[in-house]
Amino acid sequence: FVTELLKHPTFVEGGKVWTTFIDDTPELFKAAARGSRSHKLLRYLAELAVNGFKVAGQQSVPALQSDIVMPKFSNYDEFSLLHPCTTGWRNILVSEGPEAFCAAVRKHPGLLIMDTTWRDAHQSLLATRVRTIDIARIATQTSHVFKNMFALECWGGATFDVSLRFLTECPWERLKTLRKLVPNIPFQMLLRGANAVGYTSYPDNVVFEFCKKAKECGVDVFRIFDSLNYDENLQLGIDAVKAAGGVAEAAISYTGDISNPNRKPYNLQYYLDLTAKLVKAGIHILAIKDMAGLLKPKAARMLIGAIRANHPDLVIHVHTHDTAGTGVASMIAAAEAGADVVDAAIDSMSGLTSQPSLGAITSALEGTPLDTGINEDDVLAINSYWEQIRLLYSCFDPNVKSSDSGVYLHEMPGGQYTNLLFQSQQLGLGNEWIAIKKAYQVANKLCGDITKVTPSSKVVGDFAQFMVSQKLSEQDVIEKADILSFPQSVLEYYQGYLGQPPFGFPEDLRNKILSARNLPKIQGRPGKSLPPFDFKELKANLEETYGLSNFNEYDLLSAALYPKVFEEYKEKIDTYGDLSALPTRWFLTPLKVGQEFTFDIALGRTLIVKLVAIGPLNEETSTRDIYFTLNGEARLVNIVDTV
Ligand code: 3PY
Ligand code: ZN
Repeated sequence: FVTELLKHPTFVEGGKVWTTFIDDTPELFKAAARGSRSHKLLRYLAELAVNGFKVAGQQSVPALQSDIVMPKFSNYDEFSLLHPCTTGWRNILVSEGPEAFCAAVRKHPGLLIMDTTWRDAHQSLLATRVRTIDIARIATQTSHVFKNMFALECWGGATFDVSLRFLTECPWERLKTLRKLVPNIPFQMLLRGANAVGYTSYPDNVVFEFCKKAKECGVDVFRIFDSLNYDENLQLGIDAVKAAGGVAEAAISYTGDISNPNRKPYNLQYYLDLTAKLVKAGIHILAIKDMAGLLKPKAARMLIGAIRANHPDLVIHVHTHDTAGTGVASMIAAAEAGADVVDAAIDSMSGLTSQPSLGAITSALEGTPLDTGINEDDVLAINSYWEQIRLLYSCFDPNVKSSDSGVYLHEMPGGQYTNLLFQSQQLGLGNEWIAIKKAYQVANKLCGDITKVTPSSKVVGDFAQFMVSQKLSEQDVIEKADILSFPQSVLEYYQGYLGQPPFGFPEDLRNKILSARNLPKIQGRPGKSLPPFDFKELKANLEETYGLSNFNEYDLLSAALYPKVFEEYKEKIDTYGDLSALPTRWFLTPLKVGQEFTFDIALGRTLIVKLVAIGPLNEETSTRDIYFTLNGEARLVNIVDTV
């Protein structure tokens, strides 16, 4: 009866519809049982419909407003794609260990590819917002068509923080889910050395425990870097990864331009010395991490050629960003000079601040001695999926429209470029974007010309934004260093909280800043002086707050790394329930009155949700009743209108 009535046009017309029917017969709308999963879900949808985007933190609705069409793979029959593929490079790693795996990689004649689509590409283009559901949906097919890949980069970097903070997802669950769907291709993560997946040094036992759990959940290869190329921080990461039984791929973060003799002090010798130190530290693989896309083809030939000559058995893996537009050329140059693996992203998630195009690299090398063994039709089929995902997340796309060879001057990492642009747009500072890029260059100089990658890039970015907002020149900063209200991150950098920069601090400026504020200098590795983290105490606290059954050993690490973010994540889960099965279109798009959608909340449990009406504002309580039908049954939730 209710269902029939709700189909009546008076119910489904208009924007914020109100009908006397609901007014007169409110008892027909059951308030959904508080605390039930469906009540929590309706509450999320109600808040999104009334209050807009506060949960996911975006500004507009996605450009894709239809269901995703799954690609057809002409080289496979449909049934074979229903189950994960079981052949791939991971088999050698699992059965024979890291050393044998590396030896096999070195022997392989073609160029190997790591696909970054599941991590760095969306971190660099879509503010890291791609949800597990949208990766998992294409994962089994990926395990087949990309079975010749060296690895899929799928975890670490900013994904950990963003999962908890914005996606209300457990990052560990993402890893476990994907691992089940892709047992054959190695998984790679990005580890910020002593900073794990955070922005600051953690006690050593946190980094060790984090790597152990990451390995357990499915990470095979750990790319370890330090934002200042500081060897002591790198060593800590290497030790933690090796203790966990992972493949230790240590990175030299590339800055400057070795092909330009005037761009001192980052010359070829600096990188060769650092490589030698890392090899001595016991790494399995060397990564050249070109986080800003500064490695021009000529520099790639020089650098990889020289490392290959000095270290014939070392696996070399090269990473870049395509900000200036030279990514494909540089990766091919690197491969020709002796690199074993290069990074690329699926075409529709590539280019600009992301990695260079996978389709472009594989097509360019097809039939050559460096053939990647990846089929073009398969790339196009996978790409047709990601084309839709790019549109689905368009509300996070800051819309960088063109290449920027100015990156050779400002040296801003790809992930940060879009992030700072997005922030400038949100703050209404879009016009000052050009000023920020210039100030970034000056701020780098004031920091002592450092490698800029998380978190040192954040220091330089905060510094640049501060200079622009306060209208400060380089000279102003030097003259007024004792009285300016520098951002906290900048003060901590000068104190030594990130470690020691490769060519030292600008000591005069540093002393002026620190002595005026009575701030101490930290010597050596910052994490060394931190007492071990007390996991037992945290566990007891979490048990008391959430109850024994409401958190697990992985939550314990999330809480140790990001205490505040974890607390807010738990609050959101408590309020909205587990939203991981909600399709992204409805996670991001407010329902309109009369709109309906269907989805599987769990295996074999389908929900049909319809927004029926939005009640008037109760001035006293600032609340509204929101009317839904759920599988045809009338439901009501009451929410606070914050608009
Ligand atoms: C990260 O630290 O998240 C990065 O992607 C650095 O390049
Ligand atoms: Zn990167």
